[in-house]
Order: sequence, then structure tokens, then C-alpha cells
Amino acid sequence: MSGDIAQRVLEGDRRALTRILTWVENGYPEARDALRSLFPHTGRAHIVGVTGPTGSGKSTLLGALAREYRNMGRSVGIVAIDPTSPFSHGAILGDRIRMQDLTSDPEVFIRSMATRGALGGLAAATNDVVTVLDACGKDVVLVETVGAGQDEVEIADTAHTTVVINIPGAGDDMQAIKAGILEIADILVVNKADLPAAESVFKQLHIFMALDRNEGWQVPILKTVSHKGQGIIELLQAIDDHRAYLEKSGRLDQMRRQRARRQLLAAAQADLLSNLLSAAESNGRLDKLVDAIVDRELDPHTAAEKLITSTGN
Ligand SMILES: Nc1nc2c(ncn2[C@@H]2O[C@H](COP(=O)(O)OP(=O)(O)OP(=O)(O)O)[C@@H](O)[C@H]2O)c(=O)[nH]1
Ligand SMILES: [Mg+2]
Repeated sequence: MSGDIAQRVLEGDRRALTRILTWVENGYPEARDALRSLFPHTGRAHIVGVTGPTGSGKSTLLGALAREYRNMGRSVGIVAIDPTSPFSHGAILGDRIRMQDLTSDPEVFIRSMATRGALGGLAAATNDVVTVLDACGKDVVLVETVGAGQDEVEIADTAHTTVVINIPGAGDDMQAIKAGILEIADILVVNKADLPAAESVFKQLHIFMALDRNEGWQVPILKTVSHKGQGIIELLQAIDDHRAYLEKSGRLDQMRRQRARRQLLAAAQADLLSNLLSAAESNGRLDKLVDAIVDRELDPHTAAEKLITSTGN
């Protein structure tokens, strides 16, 4: 069944694609078989992470980029990771309106994912969604995340090219620098360059990046006005340049290996933990150890050791 549906995904069936993505996001057992069938067909897409503060124009920029890729005849997958916030429904709705013209294009596929409920598994679920879009033949997969915590670092693990958006008015002290997210940037974008304060952000970024002694890839700093499509061709060119750099320098091969290793360890970790937990839950061992911690008979570390040695395999 999941083999058939995987075959249909490979043939470009959008309903099959939507279905598999739902399995993947919800961690259904069928997802595993489908991913196994799709995996040999992956590794071709260029994965671009776009991160930046809430409201910085990520979705608008992604839409503009996608349109430009389509002009060039390249197919696009878009994954938007929505923050767990009361506004996220509004954001999804807004994105739908912003990307309306794209949704009717068969060579574009847009998926929104909610971060809530993804028990440490958002990165894994995102990875799997990207894998599926890669397998179905998308040339480029764009992934949007809000740069507000761990997510943007995780996206840097998934993406080949990470674009970090900065905007004027996000504070003169450059929140992004403070948060350290510039370190993950392969390309820096000052979006909302139509606003007067953009120039000062642009200058600050230049000053900051001048300190960067990174040899090899020189992080470009670009200006965009996303809702007007300005600067988008230059951004697309910078992404292509970065891809070419990754290939030529051997970085891409290294990344693939690192990624394979991370995925293996993450999968092993998740499996070990779930096996351990289901065994310990069914024989009551987990509850007993929890009681022992509550009663101060055992500290959590010692209890964990006991849990592993008594029920692990
Ligand atoms: N002036 C100006 N406004 C822009 C530009 N790009 C986007 N916007 C506006 O900024 C607002 C937020 O844009 P979004 O694309 O939803 O931003 P986002 O970063 O995806 O937002 P979240 O997903 O909610 O974090 C919208 O009203 C856009 O029209 C720009 O270049 N200049
Ligand atoms: Mg958005």
C-alpha cells in the first residue's frame, strides 16, 4: 500500500504526495515504508533554508523566489514551519493569499507544518518532508523557519544553503547578531530595503561581516523588497553561486556525510528510546522508578541507569 503510494508520488500525483506528508508529519507507521521506497530517489534537490524574525517577510520572499525559479523552468517545494503562536493560523491564511498564484502551478508544492506537538521531532519531521519533496523531483526545496530559538540552527543542518533575513526596525543593537544566527548564514538578506532604516542595517551587517575571516565562501549581503520582487534575481544567483561553491570545494560531499550520520543517530536514538519506554511502561518499571524519584529514594540519573540496564537491550 505505502509502496503503491510512493510510486504515485514519484509519478507526480499530488494527492499521494499530500497523503504521505500527512503520514510523515504525524509519525504514522506507514510513513516509514513510504520513506524507504522514496529514499533512493533523493539527493538531487537543492535545499534552501530561509530564516529570520517574525514578520520579516520570509513568506513573501519565498513566494517571490519561487516565482523566479518557475520563470527559469525549475520546480519548487516550499515548507513553511509555523511557530506555535495564536497568530500562526493567520500566518498560514496570509501565506495562502500571498502564494495564491503559486498554488495552482503543478510544479510548485507548498506545505505548512505546525511546530506544536512535535516532541523534539520537528527537525526529524521537517527532514522527512524535505526528503519526500526531493524524491518527487523538485529542483529546489525552500524551507521557512522563524529565527527565534533552536529551529534556525536545526534548519541549517537540513539546508545546503541558509539565507538569514534581517529587517530594519528590529532594534539598533541587531538582535540577529546577539542571537548568533549570523553564524549560520551563507547569504544575508536585508529585506524591506524600501524602508529608510534599511541602509543602517545594511552597513552594520557589512561591518560585522568584515570581521569574518572565513576563507572559501564570502557571505554576500543583499537587499530585497520582497513584495515588489526587487533583488530576487540577485538572491537566486547568490544561491546558485553557493551551490556551485559547495560542489567545487567538496563541501557538498562532506555535508551529505554529516547529514547521513546525523540522520542515522537521530533515528537510532528515537528507536532506542521508544523501545525502552514501551517496555518499561508495559511492565510497570517506569512508574516504579518515577515513584522512587518522587520519594527521594533515587536521583534521576541513577533511576535512568536502572531503567536502561533493566529494560534496555
Ligand atoms: N515594506 C515592505 N514590506 C514587506 C516586504 N516584504 C514583506 N513585507 C510585508 O511584511 C509583512 C510580513 O510578511 P511575511 O512574508 O508574512 O513575513 P514572515 O516573515 O513570513 O512572517 P511570519 O511567518 O509570521 O514570521 C507583510 O505585510 C508583507 O507584505 C518588503 O520588502 N518591504
Ligand atoms: Mg511566514
